Amino acid sequence: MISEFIHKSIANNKKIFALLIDPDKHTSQTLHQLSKNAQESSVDLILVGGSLLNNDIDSSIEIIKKNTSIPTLLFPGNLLQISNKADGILLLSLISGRNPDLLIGNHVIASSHIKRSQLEVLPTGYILIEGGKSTSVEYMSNTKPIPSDKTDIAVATAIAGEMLGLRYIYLEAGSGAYNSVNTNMIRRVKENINIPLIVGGGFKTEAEIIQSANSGADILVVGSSIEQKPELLPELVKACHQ
Ligand code: 1GP
Repeated sequence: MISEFIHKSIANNKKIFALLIDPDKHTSQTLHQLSKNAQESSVDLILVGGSLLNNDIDSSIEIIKKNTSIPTLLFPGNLLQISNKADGILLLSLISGRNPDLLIGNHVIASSHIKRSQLEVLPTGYILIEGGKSTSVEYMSNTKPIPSDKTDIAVATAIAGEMLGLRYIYLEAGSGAYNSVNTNMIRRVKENINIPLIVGGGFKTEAEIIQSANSGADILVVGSSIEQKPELLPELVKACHQ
């Protein structure tokens, strides 16, 4: 179970490095290479998804699975990104937004399908934070992110998510954000919840990963930097694990 792995890691003070793979950014050859690189670099989790996806998600996950034994979670940008080939799904409820489809509507549509699948469900409160530029997730979700200096709003949103029974909180600056979520916000959110905290969007350096992990992020998600420079992967994973 992926949830057990996450809780054990947190109990042992071990941070989790999650590599986000957007299938549209890859050919099957680069996906093969990236998957092998992930396995060799000791990546802990692979997330698969994107705000908009045109490539076939099933075959992308098959390539990942052929080259790694790393647990693979769907990180669906929409209903077309649900695949039985993955191990689990971050069932995202976009709680920073006020778009009912992303709070409950799409979940109703997908629920029976997900229940019939073997996917492990990780119910996740997804909170968008302004990251210095407008991002695909903001546009595609038709929601406004929480301003990066409104820590109290982010904290209250995370607390509400936990009170509603969500089991993970994901602070998201958006893929390719100029600024990752600031460490003060990470610290304050972590202090106020008792569920695992996922943080992603805009991580580019080892220092940012170390600071975010030290501030309370349990799972650190990196996508764009590795798309641009795959050779960075081993050092970013190491930074997360130290
Ligand atoms: C985006 O949090 C993830 O959903 C990762 O963001 O692509 O900026 O690393 P980056």
